[in-house]
Amino acid sequence: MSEIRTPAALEATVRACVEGTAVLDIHTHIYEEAFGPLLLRGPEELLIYHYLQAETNRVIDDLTPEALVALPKEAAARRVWRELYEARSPLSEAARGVITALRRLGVTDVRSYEAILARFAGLSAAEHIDLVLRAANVRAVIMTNDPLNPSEAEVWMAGRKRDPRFYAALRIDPVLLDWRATCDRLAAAGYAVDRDLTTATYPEIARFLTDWARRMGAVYMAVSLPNTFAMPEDSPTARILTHAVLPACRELGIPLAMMIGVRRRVVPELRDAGDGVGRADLSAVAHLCREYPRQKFLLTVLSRENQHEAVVLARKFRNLHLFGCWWFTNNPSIVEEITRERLEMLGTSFTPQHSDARVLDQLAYKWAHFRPILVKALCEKYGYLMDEGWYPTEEEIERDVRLLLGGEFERFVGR
Ligand code: HDL
Ligand code: ZN
Repeated sequence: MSEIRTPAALEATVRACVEGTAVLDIHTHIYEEAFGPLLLRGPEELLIYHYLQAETNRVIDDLTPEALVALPKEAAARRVWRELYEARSPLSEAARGVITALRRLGVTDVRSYEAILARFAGLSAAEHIDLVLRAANVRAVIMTNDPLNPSEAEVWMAGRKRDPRFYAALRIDPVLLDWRATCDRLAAAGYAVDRDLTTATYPEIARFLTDWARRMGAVYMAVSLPNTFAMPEDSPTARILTHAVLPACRELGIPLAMMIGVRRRVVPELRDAGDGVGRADLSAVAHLCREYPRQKFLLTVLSRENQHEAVVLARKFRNLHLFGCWWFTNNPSIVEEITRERLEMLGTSFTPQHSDARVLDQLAYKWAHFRPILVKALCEKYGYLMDEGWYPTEEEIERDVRLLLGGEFERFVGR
């Protein structure tokens, strides 16, 4: 086994391993081909990403926020291009991400809007998926699947052939966060549930969850929780979580992914672009990990102020797996800080990143922007070892990188 003994050899080896290791992207909003129009793809979708809608909203005054987000796709994309790429430079993370994606996906002249559109014209969904997964070096993605979305449920019920590169995650926000509205929909689907959450309702909610998790082959259940999430608490959310969701996860043998810290619709007129962030009380997570030691939990938190505390929690609880630099923390200045502190307290027992891609093509930039940060953080940590005469081998670095880019997650969930 060849030991790495110089900084130059270390940097070259770590870079080759990180670039060369195909990623399992454990949280995305993209879909396999069978879901048709639910799979967002192409340059105009890239440009109307809600991050860029928010940034465009800041620099215009001829349209209200709701008028901007209501623009038809073509007009909205051209407006974003004009404001963020022609009237100013695309310096923000989401704006430059479009340029990175376009370049990685074969656009030769990223200054020409027509050339950009032309590159993707006529590309089938299957060709586009292959192109993007190859360019991003992503071996598989986990989707975000909502059984209460009729157009999605229809595809699941049709039992279409699945693309093995796309796994499912059962998203349960409406069940946990909006029971009064969701109750009627489960009742209409044949589950004996009631609004008052009588004792008999919980097994039926659990049956709804297990039915869908099995239909999807869900790897985990997921919910995005507000920064006000609290446990223990006598609330519909806490009661459904305790008496239906966790029992269903236990029966299925899958984790619950908690994504904590969103302040929904701070600016409602901006729709998805209008969500904000708030510092959460992570004692709720400690409570769940302590009360359910044989249950597995995945966690990502939205507030930068919660990150260090989340790492300490993960260090305490072996049934807690920390993942990703989520949403407002997915910016290089914060990703570097989070990744280093996680390596410093967890070693390789976490998953440093997910893409959260909503548009297929975003995979090409989300991973292109993250990989160099991981290279830098790993070179720092291996470098410390080398200073003390511990010389890593190429095989060991490959092993560690495989763990960080999906292997540890697969070990944790038992796949
Ligand atoms: O709730 C979530 O899964 C978030 O990722 C939201 O989808 C959010 O709008 C988002 O896309 N963040 O990147
Ligand atoms: Zn997401």
